[in-house]
Formats: sequence, C-alpha cells, structure tokens
Amino acid sequence: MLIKRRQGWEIPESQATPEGIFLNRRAFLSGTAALGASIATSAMLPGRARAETDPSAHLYPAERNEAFVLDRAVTPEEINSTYNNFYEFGSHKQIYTYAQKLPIRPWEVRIDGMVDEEMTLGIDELLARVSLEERLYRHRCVEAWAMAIPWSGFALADLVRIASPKAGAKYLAMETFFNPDVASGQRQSWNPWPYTEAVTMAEATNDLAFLVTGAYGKPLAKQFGAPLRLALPWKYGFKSIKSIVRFTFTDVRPQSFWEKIGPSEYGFWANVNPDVPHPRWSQASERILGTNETVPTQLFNGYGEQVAGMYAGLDGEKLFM
Ligand SMILES: Nc1nc2c(c(=O)[nH]1)N[C@H]1C(S)=C(S)[C@@H](COP(=O)(O)O)O[C@H]1N2
Ligand SMILES: [Mo]
Repeated sequence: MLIKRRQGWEIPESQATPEGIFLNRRAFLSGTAALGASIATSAMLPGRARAETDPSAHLYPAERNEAFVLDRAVTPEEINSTYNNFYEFGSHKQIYTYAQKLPIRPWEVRIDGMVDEEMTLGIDELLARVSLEERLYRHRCVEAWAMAIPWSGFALADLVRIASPKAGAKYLAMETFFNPDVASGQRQSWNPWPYTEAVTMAEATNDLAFLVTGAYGKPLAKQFGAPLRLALPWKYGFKSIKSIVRFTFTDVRPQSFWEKIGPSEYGFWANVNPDVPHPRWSQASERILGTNETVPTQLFNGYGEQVAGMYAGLDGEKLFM
C-alpha cells in the first residue's frame, strides 16, 4: 500500500532529482577525469550485468512511494556503488569488486526465536509475499559522510507480520551471512563475525524501517548488501545491516557487531544527533558523497517527526551513540 501523506522532511516532488537527471549526470560524470580512475563507468558497474539474470529482475523498477522524498539530490549510482562499507569484504571503501563473489541464490532467510512458528524462507518466496515500493532515503554514516539513494523494498513491519512474534518479544536481532571462503574479511577471527544488529519492536514496526531488495530501479547490487539489507535512515549507517540471513525475536537486548568491538563508540541506539560527538570526531556536519559539499547534520537525520516519539521516556539511555 502506498502512503500519500506529506511528512515534515518532505519538499515538493519537483525538487527531488528525477531519474532523467541522474542519467544525464551519469553520462557527464563518466567522462570526468577529476573523479579518478577508480570510479567505474556505468557500463562497467558490477551491479549492471546482474539486472538481466537476477530471478527478481521483473519486480523492478518498483513504484515510487511519494511520501519519501529528499531535501537533496540522489547520489549518482557510480559514486554510491563504488564507495561502500562492507567489512566482510575489506576494511576500506573499494570493496565492490570483491563483493561480486557473494552467491545470492539460493538465499535462505531464517526467522526464529520468540515467534509462533520458526521458519526458513527462500528470498524469492519472501519477495512473493510482499509488495515492493521505491523510497528516496538519506543515509548518514557514523564516519560523517552521507548519501541519498532510491532504495526499493518493503517495510520491515511486513516481515514482522509474516514472522508473527510472540507478545513477549522486545527486540528483533538480525544477522549477516558467514562465509569466510568468499568474504575474506571474515577470516579476521578477532572480529565477532557474523555481523549482527538489533532494534526494538517499536523501531522494527516504525514506518521508516525498510528492508531493501533493490536500488536505482533494479535488484540490489552485491556491494549494497544483496539480496536483503536494512535501511534505518534516522540512525547511523552501521545499524543498516547488509546481506541478512536471519531474524531472531528476543526479549533480551542483543549486542551488535560494532558494540562488541567498541562499546564506548558504537551503542545500541545510534540515533543521529549533530550535538553528540563521536568520542573521536564531531557529528555536527556531514560530507555529501560525490560533491565537495559539507552540510549541517540534522537531529534524527531529519526524520525526527516520524521517530522521536519512540524515544520519549528513555532519558537514561545513550540514545545518540
Ligand atoms: N554486514 C554488514 N552490514 C553493514 C556494514 C558492514 O560492514 N557489514 N557496514 C555498515 C555501515 S558502517 C554503513 S555506513 C552501511 C554502508 O552502506 P552502503 O555501502 O550501501 O553505503 O552499511 C552498514 N551495513
Ligand atoms: Mo557507516
């Protein structure tokens, strides 16, 4: 169902970057020497060839839900898909070639813990049980860079409905694949693989919590976390876990991957707040990928109207780290 409500962060549709503009921009960008040789041209983009062979290709482009528009231009696809955080494939930003090794079919998703009935669904079975839509979302990495992207997917609330959690469930934990043969980063045994993340049930069923299966009008490129990743646009990017294989409902607050590595730097809540610095740097502003622009960071990354209510009464919690 498409929601046509106008939200506080919205601007008129005419100001969102339409597809035609990023297409022209792409043609322009691929000829721009200043971008350097590491940026692939659109013809070389790793995600490109897959669109024809992916069994879910016919589901794209999904209809855009106009309730989710932006205050800034969409980040050009070649910039976004060649600058990624996906530590399974390396602790640098140019992981996109390595990520192509990840097999994404068959791909099974396990739903377990405090549910009426535990289940395992193939990704295409899951896709058949939901309807996809496109949303323009901002993304703010804790490292103080930001992008804007047309994700396709479905509400995390739809997955919660399919899972049918028990009344006592308080948290939803999520887990990434574990396959050190293809993901060399996972051979670093000092890290607590597999990558995990978790949200409260209120967060999991908030309108903005989105399970992503596509981007830029086609199935998700592997470097973005194919075939299933999360997008929580009001939180720092590390909460948006990639390549999910498991959803576990629990009544005990789980510790996430980054929380285990650096509990004083990466917390459970990780809501964006320009006034709460990371212990090692300011969060007051952010660099927009693909531009020379730095803009002020917004509380809850600009999505406060939609999410702030969930945090009322939680004053003792470290909501912003
Ligand atoms: N499994 C997994 N998920 C992950 C990460 C990761 O290293 N592994 N990095 C996170 C971080 S820090 C960010 S900023 C985003 C990056 O998403 P993008 O590459 O699509 O921009 O993915 C998040 N999800
Ligand atoms: Mo990040």
